[in-house]
Amino acid sequence: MLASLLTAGSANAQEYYEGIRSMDIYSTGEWIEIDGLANEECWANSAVSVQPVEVVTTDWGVEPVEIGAYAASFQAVYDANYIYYFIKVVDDTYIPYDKDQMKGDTGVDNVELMFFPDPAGRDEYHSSIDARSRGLSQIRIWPGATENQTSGGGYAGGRMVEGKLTGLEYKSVRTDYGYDIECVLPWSEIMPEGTEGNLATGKSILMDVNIANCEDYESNNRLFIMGWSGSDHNAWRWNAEFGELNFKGELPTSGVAEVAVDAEAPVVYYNLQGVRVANPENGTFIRVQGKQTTKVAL
Ligand SMILES: [Ca+2]
Ligand SMILES: [Ca+2]
Repeated sequence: MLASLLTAGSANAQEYYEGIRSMDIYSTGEWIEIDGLANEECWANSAVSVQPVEVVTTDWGVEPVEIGAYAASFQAVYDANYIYYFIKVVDDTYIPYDKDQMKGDTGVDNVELMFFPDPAGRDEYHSSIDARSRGLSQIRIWPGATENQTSGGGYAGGRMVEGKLTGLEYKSVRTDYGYDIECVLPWSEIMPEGTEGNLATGKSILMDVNIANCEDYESNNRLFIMGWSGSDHNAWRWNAEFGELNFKGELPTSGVAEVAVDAEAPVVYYNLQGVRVANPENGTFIRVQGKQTTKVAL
């Protein structure tokens, strides 16, 4: 009797957890310039996996919506003090942060990073325990924001002052497919005192990435939210479906990929605000040719 109960329980658990992700993350000593460009060796290292953000999140019982050509992915690395992300979003309705036009924090295209410091504190089976008071951090950032503006909740939210979080820095670049965001976050604003030990090699924390699409400023409406792990629309307050971020120590250097320079690829210039420029002159621009991105003064 007991054995069959256990078997049934584990089958349910397996089904419940099948959408939950797990990723290895490596540390790097490389200086990462937060300029929205994947111009660091770490982003080309094959050990730094590209994680798809591909699940349409829903409330329980609600059917997912059609997402069309929308797609997103991210990479992440860390060091003793920070975690770094490079996020790519395919979005043909670019609705960037714009204080004058936006009606709310979620009324424009946005990215949410969620953390929970201890895997043992996961709320299994949607017990509906709000994890924000127990160390969950929610940090929202936007393409087009130029002053590291943020909003959010939980532990990190409580440390935000006038829309800023100490040490949070990010930069977006508009691309022909949508936008990229490079971002750095200090562990000190994510990990409550006493939980830092979970950042050691061989340990894990819980994490999720949600990316939301808006198509106009007027409606103040997210059409859908894509998630990395699970399909829980309530990841901002529940950690039930967060994925595991497994700390692996130093990034293996053998994985560095050759950067192919495609001399035949067309050259496209962007200004530092990420806007495409047809005839760049008298300033600093971002030059993109094929997969190669460089900052140039013209
Ligand atoms: Ca960079
Ligand atoms: Ca959009």
